[in-house]
Amino acid sequence: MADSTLPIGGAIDLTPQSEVYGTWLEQVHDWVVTADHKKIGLMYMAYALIFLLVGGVEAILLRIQLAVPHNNFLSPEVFNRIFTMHGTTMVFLMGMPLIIGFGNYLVPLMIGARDMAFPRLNAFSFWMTSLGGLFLYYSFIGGVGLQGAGSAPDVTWWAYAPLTERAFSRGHSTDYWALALIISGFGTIGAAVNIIATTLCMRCKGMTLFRMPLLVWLNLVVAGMILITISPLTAAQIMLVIDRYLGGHFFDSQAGGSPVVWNHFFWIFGHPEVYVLVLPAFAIANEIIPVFSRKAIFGYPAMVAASVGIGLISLSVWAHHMFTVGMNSASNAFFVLSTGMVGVPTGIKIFNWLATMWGGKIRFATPMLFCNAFLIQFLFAGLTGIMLSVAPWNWQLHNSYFVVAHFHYVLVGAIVFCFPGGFYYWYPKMTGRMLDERLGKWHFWLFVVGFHMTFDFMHVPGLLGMPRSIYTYEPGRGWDGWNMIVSIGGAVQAVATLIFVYNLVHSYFKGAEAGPDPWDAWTLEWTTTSPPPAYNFASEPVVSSRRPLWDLKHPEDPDSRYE
Ligand code: HEM
Ligand SMILES: [Cu+2]
Repeated sequence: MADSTLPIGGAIDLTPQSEVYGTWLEQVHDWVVTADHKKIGLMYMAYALIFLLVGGVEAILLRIQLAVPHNNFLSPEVFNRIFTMHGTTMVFLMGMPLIIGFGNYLVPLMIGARDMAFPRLNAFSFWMTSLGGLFLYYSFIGGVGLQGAGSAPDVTWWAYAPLTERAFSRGHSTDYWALALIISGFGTIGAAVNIIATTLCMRCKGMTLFRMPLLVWLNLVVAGMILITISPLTAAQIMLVIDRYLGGHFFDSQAGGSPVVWNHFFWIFGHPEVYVLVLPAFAIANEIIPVFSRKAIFGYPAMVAASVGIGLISLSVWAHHMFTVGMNSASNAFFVLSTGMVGVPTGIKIFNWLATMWGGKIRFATPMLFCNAFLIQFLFAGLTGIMLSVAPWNWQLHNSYFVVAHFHYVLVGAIVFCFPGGFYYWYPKMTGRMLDERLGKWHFWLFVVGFHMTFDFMHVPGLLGMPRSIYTYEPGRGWDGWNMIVSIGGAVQAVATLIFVYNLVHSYFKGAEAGPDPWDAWTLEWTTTSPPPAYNFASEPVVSSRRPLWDLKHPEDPDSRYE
């Protein structure tokens, strides 16, 4: 089968590399001091999964409290701490490590490199991110101890001034929020520098920019966005610490500062942040949909342009989160238009995914199911986003549960669908074993039902005027029944997630042997063993198309004919 004109990484070494040596302590030591991108990637993923469960438990606590009116399961103080921690956790301790974990594991393999450009910076970045998360969670026991959720931050995940000024936030809860995110932010910036340097400088022979898998392109765009957007957030957090301890007045309107300046700084980071989280989900769909449709992606150049386009436009829309702060109509109009423009490249992506599936031989294995559900949900999430981007409509629904439903549709609908799909697809490569397909189908269908019960019906009380961030509500306002359905949906999502966790653990020991290329795919990671050897490739691969492994398997129909 081997084609002499295309040696990929030299001879394919098929001996599984799963032997682990030494005592468990030596193995732990090995992971703690490792600079191997695969191990660091897996540690990021494990970290993210742990915080998905923690953030999920927090969501369930919130939904128990809100299931019925006038509930006193959680006190108002604890409710504020739990929803602030839920939002902060899901974005910074689940979402960010998950996208960086997948990027870390896959990018060097997909471009034919042995490792990231700066392996030790890579390890440093992971441990900084972990330290930030642990410091944030120490707040639950810091100060007064666990009762009342300790000193956990209670000022929402956007920490609006003046709530965060010392006059209002006396203890250290806001300090935990600011310092923890400054620490983990250094880790994130380090990871972004590594992804950019690796993608631009470590590609194997023949891997031109326009032969890179789309996942690598999207990680490159995301890394660029991280460098541009984490910096303003870190700067604002440092200004906040100066306000709280060094007599600064950046956000203190009583002393010439302005709380609205904090809003601008936060959302200059905050809106691109949702794309930093969602574009890697797109990246996973870009790899899975073609392989399970048995067709190359439709419109590769347009997909690259759309990804870069989304990245650039998303830097210009931030104040659509601030239509109610009193900007003048020219500013409102600018942000209405710039937000509408995001719909164009997003539409191109959705069209190209559908065009890729059109006429394909589609296999609805679990990875493909998750990506298809994402495709439909993201369309609806985008539509409610367009609705909210129209200022007069936004004035009615700002800070309501319609907004909470919308951003969960985006975040859960993209991240918590595509990344499990990515796990079902790449877990065989990472572990050498297949995830159980039957459990996968249970996970998928239960999660689909739970997702739609929770977030479809969450829009309704929002339209009926229910504000967010309230720990309880009056009966008889037409919100009761909807909130009960939403909470039951949350419980169904929890059960589905537990099935997923069981599948991840059980398959590691009992899963079917995977072999190097279980899905008959065509990117470089599938040319190595499962799991890949520590050195990735015995010799540097040489590629001549976007689908190097396809060329090896189909010398009669090389992909290079289509470039
Ligand atoms: C999967 C099930 C989930 C459920 C049932 C859920 C539920 C909730 C609830 C009830 C709130 C509080 C709303 C309020 O009172 O303002 C909330 C807030 C939030 N959630 Fe989730 N959530 C889930 C998953 C996620 C995920 C995966 C993410 C992000 C990746 C996320 C991000 C957020 C954010 C950013 C907030 C805002 C917190 C704030 O206002 O400070 N959630 N969620
Ligand atoms: Cu936004």
